[in-house]
Amino acid sequence: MQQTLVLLKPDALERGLVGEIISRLEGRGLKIVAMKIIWVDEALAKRHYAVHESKPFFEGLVEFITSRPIIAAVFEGEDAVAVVRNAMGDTDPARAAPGTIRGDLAQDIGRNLVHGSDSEETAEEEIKLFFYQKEIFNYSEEID
Ligand code: IDP
Ligand code: MG
Repeated sequence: MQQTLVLLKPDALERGLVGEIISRLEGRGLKIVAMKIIWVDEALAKRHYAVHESKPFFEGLVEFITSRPIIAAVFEGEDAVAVVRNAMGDTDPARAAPGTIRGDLAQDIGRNLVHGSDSEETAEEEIKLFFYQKEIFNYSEEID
């Protein structure tokens, strides 16, 4: 079992696509184990996107993700990281395949609706940035 961080970016909420995106991820067999709506501050945005610090789009990215509320979630399942990445499609919606969230629903690389961790290691770090352990539901402990 793997866990991965999913962010529904401000454009997902603005465009009323939250249900559709969650539904697509659940449809791939993933379970929601944590979810909340939050307004990301600049410090969190910069930590989350630290790997892109030197990129020309960094400032705009931080500005966008902090502009309005987002939904942060942890999805769990077998190969959850890869399953989410495949469901999301390419970073650039113009290159994202039909059938993917970005390929079907997004038009702009800077407004691509969703974030998903890109490796198991990144997922662990990113989940810790957004959630306390006690906020993440543990099915195996609670249900037998
Ligand atoms: P990912 O979200 O598919 O993992 P990353 O390369 O990690 O893509 O980039 C993080 C986010 O930064 C992207 O989702 C996108 O919103 C934004 N981004 C990436 N490349 C560009 C670009 O060339 N122009 C504008 N925004 C970009
Ligand atoms: Mg990324």
